[in-house]
Order: sequence, then structure tokens, then C-alpha cells
Amino acid sequence: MTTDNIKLVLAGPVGAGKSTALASIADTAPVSTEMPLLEGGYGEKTTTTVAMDFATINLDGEPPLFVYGLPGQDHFSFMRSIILEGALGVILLLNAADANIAEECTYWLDALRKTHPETPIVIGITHADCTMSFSLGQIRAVLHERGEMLPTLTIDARNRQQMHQLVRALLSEIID
Ligand SMILES: Nc1nc2c(ncn2[C@@H]2O[C@H](COP(=O)(O)OP(=O)(O)O)[C@@H](O)[C@H]2O)c(=O)[nH]1
Ligand SMILES: [Mg+2]
Repeated sequence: MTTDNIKLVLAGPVGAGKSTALASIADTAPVSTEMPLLEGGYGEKTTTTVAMDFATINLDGEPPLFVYGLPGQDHFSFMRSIILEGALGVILLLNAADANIAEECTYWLDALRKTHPETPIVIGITHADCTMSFSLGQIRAVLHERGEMLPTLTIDARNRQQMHQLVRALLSEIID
């Protein structure tokens, strides 16, 4: 496989940390389409991604990676297939502080697998520092049930090094 033009996609629900993750790893100023949330806020969040986020990243002097963030809201789900077109891998970010994290995991894997049954996916669990009630076992159970073996790491989307680790985990799945 050539490593030219590697397109990766960040997926996951509103508030998981997709836009933050992209800003953390970006080596070019991220392009973002943040707009005020229509119906009040979501926790402390008052804006959301309506079309996509985009940035390029450079790892270890390799050719740049092109990373696109999907909008999390259902309302903009029509954008997902457009952005996923040609993606070589997907990072699914899930929020550990969301009591429905297992359902979110199922929802997003269903949505991704419907159009991309074979595309490598890695899962990043954010906000683990915000909750005592999350355990990785919740995600492992979902994956086990589906028969999917997806690398799953706990990361902070604000942390560049941890995000690089997640991208590297995805690249090794792609190049496998
Ligand atoms: N405490 C904590 N905050 C995080 C973490 N990851 C992301 N955030 C914050 O979560 C908020 C929502 O992130 P955002 O990137 O807008 O989510 P998006 O809707 O998926 O794009 C931001 O305020 C981030 O700084 C994490 O691991 N821990
Ligand atoms: Mg966003």
C-alpha cells in the first residue's frame, strides 16, 4: 500500500472531543465549521460541527495524513457518507462520562459498518478523567457481542501525544 494521500476520519457523538482532537494533532490550522447549537447547549457546549472539521498532520516525517471530523448530530448525518468516501481508516471517539456510552458505541459502529464493513476502526475513549463509573469492559462487551476486535485506547482529546498514539494505532491496522 502506498502511504500517499491517506485519508482518515474522526467519528463519534457530539461532545466526544472530535474537534478538540483534530486541533491537538493538526500541523496545519484546522478548518472548522462550528456553529451555535440550535437548541440551547449540550452540557457546557454551545457550538457544534455542522459540516466537517479538517486538518493535515505529519507523523515522523511521513507524507501528511488528511484527517476529517464528522458532524456528531443526527441532523447532519447526510454529511457522513460524503466525508467517509475514500477513507482508509476511522477513529471513533466515545465519551466515558456519557452513561449511554455502550449504546453510542453500537449506534456508531452500526452506522459506519453499514457503508464501510471492512474499514479499519480504532476507538478512543475520552473524558475518562471526568467519571468514576466507566470501565473498558463496557466497550469490550459491545465489541465481543458484534464479533469485532477493535483496538480501544483511553485518551484525552486535548493531549497531542495521546492523539498521536491513537493515529499510530489506526495506521498500523491500515498497513497490516
Ligand atoms: N476533561 C476532558 N475534557 C475533554 C476530553 N476530551 C475532550 N474534552 C473536552 O470536551 C469538550 C467537547 O469537545 P469537542 O471537541 O467540541 O467535541 P466534538 O463535539 O466531538 O467535536 C471540549 O471542551 C474539550 O476540551 C478529555 O479526555 N477530558
Ligand atoms: Mg465538533
